[in-house]
Amino acid sequence: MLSTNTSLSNAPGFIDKEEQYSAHNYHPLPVVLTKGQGVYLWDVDNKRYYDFLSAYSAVNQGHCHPEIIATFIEQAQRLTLTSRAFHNDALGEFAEFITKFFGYDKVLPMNTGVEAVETAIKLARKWAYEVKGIEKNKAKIIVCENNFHGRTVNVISFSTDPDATENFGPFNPGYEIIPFNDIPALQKVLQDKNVAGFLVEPIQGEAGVIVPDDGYLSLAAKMCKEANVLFMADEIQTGLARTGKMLACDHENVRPDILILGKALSGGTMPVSAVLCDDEIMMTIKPGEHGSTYGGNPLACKVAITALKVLSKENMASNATIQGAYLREQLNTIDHHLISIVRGKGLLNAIVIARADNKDTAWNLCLQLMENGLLAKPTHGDKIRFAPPLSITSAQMKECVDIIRHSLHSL
Ligand code: IF1
Repeated sequence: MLSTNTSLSNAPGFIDKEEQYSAHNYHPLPVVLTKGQGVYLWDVDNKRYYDFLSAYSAVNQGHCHPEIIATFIEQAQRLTLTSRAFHNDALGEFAEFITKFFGYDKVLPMNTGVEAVETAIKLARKWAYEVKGIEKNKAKIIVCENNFHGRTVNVISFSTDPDATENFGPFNPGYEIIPFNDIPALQKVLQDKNVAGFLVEPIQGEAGVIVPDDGYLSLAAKMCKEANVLFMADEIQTGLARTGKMLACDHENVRPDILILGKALSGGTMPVSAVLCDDEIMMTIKPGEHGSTYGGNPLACKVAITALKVLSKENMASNATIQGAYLREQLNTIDHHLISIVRGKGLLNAIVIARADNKDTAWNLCLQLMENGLLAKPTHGDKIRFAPPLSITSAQMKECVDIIRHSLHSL
């Protein structure tokens, strides 16, 4: 394991304090960040890095985007939270903006991504019992192997990742797990009349950026429609221009029945998530049947409007397409025994490190990248996600490819 020379660094003090007083529920790279702007991050020794993780796609607009921060400051000095016991002058504006932006009747605003996933599951079940007519408490949601939809006990009830589930049981019933990117498997479970919805990531992020075959999403959506089953797209990581379209579903002109958003919906300033669907589904939830303290707060509403406007105004989806294609093309020309696969769409990419090497190879490569000024993190051992902010320029991407090439060759 490469050790980083932290003897002259200010980092150890910060890391020690975290070790001492904060839960050990992560294994971060040995870097302590103190400032972010656009595609750049600076550590406590004032060393600059390219951010190739984008906080797991929560800062698609780049760190501390000036327009998003300006909105945040202005609203933060005016009104941050009213609860939904009273109206405020931001929720209606946000609801109109986001429903017209994505083309749905209504939005249900929440905070974290997993809260939006839980909300989508509750909406699908309500619709199943009160509209589709499924027998009470018999509704099933279909999910895919290697899914990642969040970390509540209900959501990990349908996880296939031992790290996410070990010793967190007992788990909730009501879920059927099928292989991702497998049309016959979906066809088979859709025969079950108790199926309410199919919850799927258009590209599986945590599993290592698994891109399904062309046509999978559109055929799956068509089959769900024919079976009167809701197509529920978790676009928390793939959405908001990350894959080269505003939504990953747009690559196949799929309109999900339930659209789930989070992460970059706030441009990385605060937790903002949302569930969008049409009235037949949304109006099954009546006053007092669902909510959250911060859901739809004025600060989140104003920030989210600006965060969405920035994505459009700065053509971030088309930049993601251009820069992502260049990155994958360049990575494929790096003839190195360690890179076994390069895959992705737009600026959601990953390389798979050949298993031939020891299991620390991906981690050591990330340490080397860090030494050379680029921050990335392994996922599930042998995959490294490459997902910079969507504002990255051609010159910056070229420099990053050089850093990746140099780091691989110096391993
Ligand atoms: C961690 C992973 C990514 C998500 C999708 C829902 C959620 C997420 C597709 C829940 C969240 C985050 C969670 C964070 C790391 C990161 C992650 F590695 F965990 F799986 F991005 F791939 N649906 N993903 O990706 O949203 O409640 O976190 O706001 O838990 O370590 P959240």
